[in-house]
This record gives sequence, structure tokens and C-alpha cells, in this order.
Amino acid sequence: MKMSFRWYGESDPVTLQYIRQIPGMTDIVSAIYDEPVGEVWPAHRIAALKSTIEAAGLRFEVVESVPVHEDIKLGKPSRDRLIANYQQTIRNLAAAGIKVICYNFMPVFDWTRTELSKTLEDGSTCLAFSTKEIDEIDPNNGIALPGWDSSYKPEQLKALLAEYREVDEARLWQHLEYFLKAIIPVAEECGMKMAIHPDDPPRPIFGLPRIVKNRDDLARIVGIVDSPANGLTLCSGSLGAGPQNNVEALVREFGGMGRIHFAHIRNVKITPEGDFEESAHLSSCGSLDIAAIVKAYHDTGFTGYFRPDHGRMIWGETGKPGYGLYDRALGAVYINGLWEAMDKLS
Ligand code: DNO
Repeated sequence: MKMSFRWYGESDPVTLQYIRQIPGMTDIVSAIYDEPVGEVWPAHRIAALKSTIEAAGLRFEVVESVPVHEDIKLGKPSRDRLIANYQQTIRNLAAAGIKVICYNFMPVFDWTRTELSKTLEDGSTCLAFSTKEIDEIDPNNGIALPGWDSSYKPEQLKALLAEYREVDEARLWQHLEYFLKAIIPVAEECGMKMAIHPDDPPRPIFGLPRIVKNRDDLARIVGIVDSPANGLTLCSGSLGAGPQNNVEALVREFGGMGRIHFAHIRNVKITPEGDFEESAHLSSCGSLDIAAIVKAYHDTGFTGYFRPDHGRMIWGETGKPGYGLYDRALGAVYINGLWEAMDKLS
């Protein structure tokens, strides 16, 4: 396996040099964040990002994410042009040596939380989700969620949500199928592994359908195009926030099939109602048995990329919630420690 760390580019207070100082850290996960969604990522910009990362002594083989334009998820006529652009981005990334592309198929909202800075007993802060609070929000009246990046003006959001009224789960599945059938052959051709990220949290929000939330959804996705290029980002914290999901079993099933290319390791403390707060990575700190999950990767001979996902804010650090240096670095070292023990002591 390879250990990676997400880096948000030059504006990220967590520098490449700090990341490199984490024991066992070899790989950077990044993206071109300011390229408009739907446009082709230009080869020269990919090359520039890669050389910045390599100059810091790290590798750049995983992109998270190449976002999927809403028109593709909505199945609008413009999707063919946008899919052609996506195909070209896959080719450009492959030509630069990128091996894995993480993406998601969540309508309108990517990951969603109701609190970005919940204070825990020990004084650290974390991201948290309350089902009740989410269900009380009517997105047509504007979203007042913390961290909601207001990519859309209120009127635009309203119009977009109106378009989704026609798109139920069945339609969204058709649109995902159309997309996969178009991009996976291109990925295969150029040696790229596509890795869909699960819905976070794994449940519908604001009445929008979500179709990447449990074992059956994942099985259906990998079956749509039966190719190793059509794989998964298995995010323990996203799937594990759903009490219905057994993450260890998912790793054994889909890892055993060689379909997990990217492993996000995050722990969460969940309630039966589906509320959760994000905890430190160590098994004893949350509801997920991270040791058992990492063992499942080890047992299935995982050779892909691990990434310690969201950490708490600790030791007075400030910055992008979930993406500070310290707690994620502890997570990386913990995962590396588990792996080394499994390698050497079993
Ligand atoms: C949140 C992340 C997501 C993820 C995308 C993948 O912190 O896990 O934003 O990158 O959903 O496409």
C-alpha cells in the first residue's frame, strides 16, 4: 500500500514540506481546484502541479476529485459534450502519470455537516452531523449550513433543485450508468483507475436521491462495467456513518475483487439515529474498528493508496475543518503502525 495525504494546493496552510515530514508519507492527493467544473484540465496545469509536488520529494498519482458536472447527473442533452471533456481530462491525467481518479455522483451537495467545529470533552473540535437539524432545512429557502461554500447563488440553487425534481433514484442510476459506460473504456485504454466516492453521509438529504450508500449500491456500480478501471474509493467514515454498513465486510468483498483503489480511513462516533461526530482514527475513539478494517485491507493484499481522512483540530491548530495537519498525521502514523505490525508480527 502507499500512504497519501490530501493537499489543497499553494493556499493550503499545511505545506508539502510538513506533509513530507510525516513518517512513512510518500504520496500527495490533490486537484486543480479552480478549473471550472466541466472543462478539460489542461496538460500544462497538471504538469505544473505534478512538478511542484515532486520538487517537495513526494509523488502525485491520485487526483481527488475530478468533479462531475450537474448536467451529467441530471442527464441533460449537454452531457455528451461534458462527458467528452471528462474523457479528455482522464487522458491528460493518465499521460501525466496519474493512476487513480476519485469522483462522486452526489446531486448538488458533496459532503454535508451541520457543525464544523463541535467542541469535544478534551477541548479538540470536530465535524458533526445531526439528522434532525438537516431535516429541518428547506434548501429552497437558502442553505445556512456551516462551510456551505455558496457555489450557487440562492436563485441558482433553487433552479437546480427544481431540475432535480424530475430525477429520482432510478433516473440517477440511469445517468450514472450512461456516464460509466462512456468513461470506463477510456480509463481502461489509458491505464487509469476510476474510484467513485460514497455519499457522505450515506442517506438522501434535502429530498435529493443518493445512490452510493451501501453494499448493494457498490455491488451494482462495479457490475455496470465489469472492469478493474471501474472501482471504488472506500471511505470508512462516509459508509460507516450508516449503521446499516459493515465497513470491514465491504473491504473484504470489494477489496477481494480488486476494486478498491483508494482507501479513506476516518473514524466516526455514531448514534442509532444516524447522527455522528468525527473522531480520532484510533479504534477506541469511535464506533468503527479501524484495526479490523485495516486488517481486511492487509488480508486482501491491498496495493492501492491509503489516505487518513478528516481529523479533529487539536493542539490549537486552526484552518480548514477536517483538514488540519496534526490529527491527520497521527492517523497516517497509526495506519502505518497497524500495517507494519501486520506485516512483521503476523
Ligand atoms: C470531504 C471529501 C469529499 C470527497 C469527494 C470525492 O472531505 O471526502 O469532498 O473528496 O466527495 O469526490
